[in-house]
Amino acid sequence: LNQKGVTIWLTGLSASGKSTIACALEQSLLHQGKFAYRLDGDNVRFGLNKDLGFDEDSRVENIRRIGEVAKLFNDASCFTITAFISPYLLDRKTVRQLHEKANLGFVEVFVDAPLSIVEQRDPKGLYKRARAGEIKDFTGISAPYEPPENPEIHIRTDECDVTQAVKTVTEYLVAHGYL
Ligand code: GGZ
Repeated sequence: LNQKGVTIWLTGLSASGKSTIACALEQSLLHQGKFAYRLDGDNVRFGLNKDLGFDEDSRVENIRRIGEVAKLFNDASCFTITAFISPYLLDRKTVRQLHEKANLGFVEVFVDAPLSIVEQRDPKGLYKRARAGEIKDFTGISAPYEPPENPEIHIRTDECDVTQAVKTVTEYLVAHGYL
C-alpha cells in the first residue's frame, strides 16, 4: 500500500454530526483510491462492545477498546475514522498516547455544535427522552462532555456543511503528508 495510516478521531455530542462527517470522509477517501474504514456505534457498539452501556466505566472501556482497534487498523496503513462521543479528556489523551508511542498518526477532530442546537436537531428524540428522565446518564444532559483543549481540527457544524467539513479534514491530511 502506498499510504501511511492515520487515526482520525471525531469527538462531540450526540447529533453533533460525527457520523455524517465520518461517512462522507470515508466515501471521499475511498473514491481517491485510499484504504479507509470507519468505526462507529453501528459496527462496534452492536458487536465487540455489546456488553457495554453508558455509565462512566462502560464509556471508559468502550473508548479503550476502540482506541486499540483503531491503532491496529492504522498500523495496517488504513485511514481509520472513529465516530464516538468519547466524552472524557483523559480517555482521548490515553488513546492519543497509545498511538504516539507506536509512532502512528493521530488527528483529533472536535465536531462542535452547541447543546441548544443538537437538542433542536434531536433526530432520534433522545434529548427529549433524556430531559424527561427516561434515559439516564445522557451526554450533555445528565452526563458530562469534556471538550478538547487542543484538537488538531475544530469543526463548527452549526456554521458549516458536511462538504466543508470534509474539505477541512482533507486539507489537514494533505498539509501533514497523509494524502
Ligand atoms: C449518550 C447515548 C446514550 C447516553 C444511547 N448518552 O446519537 P446517537 O445515539 O446515534 O449516538 C449516541 C450513541 C453514543 O455512543 P458512543 O459509543 O459514541 O458513546 S461514548 O463514546 O460516550 O461511549 C446515542 C446513543 O449512543 N446513546 N444512550 N446515555 N448517547
